[in-house]
Amino acid sequence: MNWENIFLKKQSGKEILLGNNAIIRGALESGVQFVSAYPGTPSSEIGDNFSYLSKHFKTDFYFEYSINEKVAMEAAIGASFSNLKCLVAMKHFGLNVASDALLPFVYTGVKGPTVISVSDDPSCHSSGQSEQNTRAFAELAHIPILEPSDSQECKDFVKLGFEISEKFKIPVLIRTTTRVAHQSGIVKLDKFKKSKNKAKFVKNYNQFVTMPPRVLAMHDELLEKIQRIKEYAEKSEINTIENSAKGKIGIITSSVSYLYVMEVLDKLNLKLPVFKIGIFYPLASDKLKQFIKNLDKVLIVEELEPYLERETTIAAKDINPKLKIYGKEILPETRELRPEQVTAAIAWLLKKQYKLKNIEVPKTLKRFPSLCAGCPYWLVFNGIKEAVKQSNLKQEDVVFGGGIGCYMLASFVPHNLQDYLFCMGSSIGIAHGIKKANPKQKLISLVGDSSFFHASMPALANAVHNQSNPLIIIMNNSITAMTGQQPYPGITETGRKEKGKLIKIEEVVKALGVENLRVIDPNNYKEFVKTVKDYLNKNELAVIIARSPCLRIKK
Ligand SMILES: Cc1ncc(C[n+]2csc(CCOP(=O)(O)OP(=O)(O)O)c2C)c(N)n1
Repeated sequence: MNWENIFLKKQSGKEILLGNNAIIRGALESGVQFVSAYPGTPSSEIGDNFSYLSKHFKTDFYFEYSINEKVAMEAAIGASFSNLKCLVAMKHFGLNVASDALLPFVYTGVKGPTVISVSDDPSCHSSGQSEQNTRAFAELAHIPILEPSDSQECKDFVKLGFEISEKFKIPVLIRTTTRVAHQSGIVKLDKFKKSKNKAKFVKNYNQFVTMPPRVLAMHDELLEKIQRIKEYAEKSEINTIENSAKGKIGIITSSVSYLYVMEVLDKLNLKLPVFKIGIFYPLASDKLKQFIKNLDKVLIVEELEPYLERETTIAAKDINPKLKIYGKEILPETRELRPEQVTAAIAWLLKKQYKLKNIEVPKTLKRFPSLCAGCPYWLVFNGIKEAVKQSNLKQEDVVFGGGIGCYMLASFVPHNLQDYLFCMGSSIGIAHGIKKANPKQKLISLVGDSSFFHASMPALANAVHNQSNPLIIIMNNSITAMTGQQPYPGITETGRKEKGKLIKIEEVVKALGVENLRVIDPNNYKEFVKTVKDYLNKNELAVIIARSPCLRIKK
């Protein structure tokens, strides 16, 4: 791939781009100046490829991998308040972490236009934890949400997002899903816009300080702003009606579901009217009412929770109370949709039987991911088991706290060392609760090194301060491994050209008041096993930093 040409030079023509790369191209065409990200599949290529561009070519933007998504959001807020055009990228769970900063940011609004790219993962292809639907943030945060369905729209919607952000002085969220972020499609390239925004924080108490009672006025202003954006959405071309609204049976859809609908209509040679929603929030409810006004039946094709279905039900009460609305009654509410399910739903609606011979039903493969051959975690997991055995304990006698990263594979055979798993940073927090409930219960909490900086430091401080006694093993493989070897503060590499300052985990652990601390390479197997055994029997909080680099680190 000729990176420089595709991302930084070409100003016309077409390229086949991954959805995530189209997001990058959209931001670059808009003249983005500040980009911050924390990795997480299916969003990771956005950070990785901004990082690659910033390292290898002369670029006009600043890029960083921040320590976690909240800090990435806060960094962008600071840059936006200093008048820069900003992009923040993360996966869906990241938005939960960032939400504490996001909500007031929507209140204050932007100074430099800001787009937040968030990738959901219906069917959890690369996400433990939960099958989250980021659309729910629309009503919680009152943040405009755009939903592209293909790579071209990824680029166009990011550009439009910056325009909306500039026009209404509000951050805009671009929501993709795995099938949008990871599909490749033809994208038309356009000229790059040069941002002339000069960076300077100019004090503005009225805008940037959310102290009451001002914050209440901000809430009023936000709702009024959303009303104006709704009026904009009513006229927007990205809320479009296809195949005209003449028939009696229609379809409402958005995101990748739109592609499934069009593919199915094409295969079945049907021309049903389709309302494609590009601006999910605020919803163009008047346009929706126009669409459903003369229909007898409408099918809502959307993944996960029935948000569009609910809005359609509300709209129909006013305009067409007899309308029959079908959505989750015939399509599943969990997991991503598949074209054959959409085919079946449309066929059912039309009371016709179609032959599905052209639509392949994928076979579901059940396989367990496993650690790479030679991964140092093999030694850590085996060493833990050995230490438990040498302590005359059974594996059932010890609680094993899991966390998010490659070390969550401890859950599977042959290790079976995971008794709870939640979110990044939660391994120590939950361990603390278990140990407070019963200090005598043996417990080993596993924590990755990127997870340590991401959200585990406060939990460690809490456990030390409140005096619980878990054994914590920090899996120090010197990289954010699971999401593709991104840098983190435990090494000098950063996401851009310049070196960063290395922060030693052992110094942080010590500074947080931990007295029982050992740094051991698990390749020194006997010593590792002995230390786990000693600390497991100690009844005081203890930390082992198991230091051995990930084998896949590029030299
Ligand atoms: C809030 C949040 N952000 C991002 C992710 C995506 N994610 C899953 S594993 C992982 C890497 C964890 O790295 P580390 O703790 O070093 O463990 P390793 O993979 O190296 O074992 C990330 C970033 C997530 N699950 N949740």
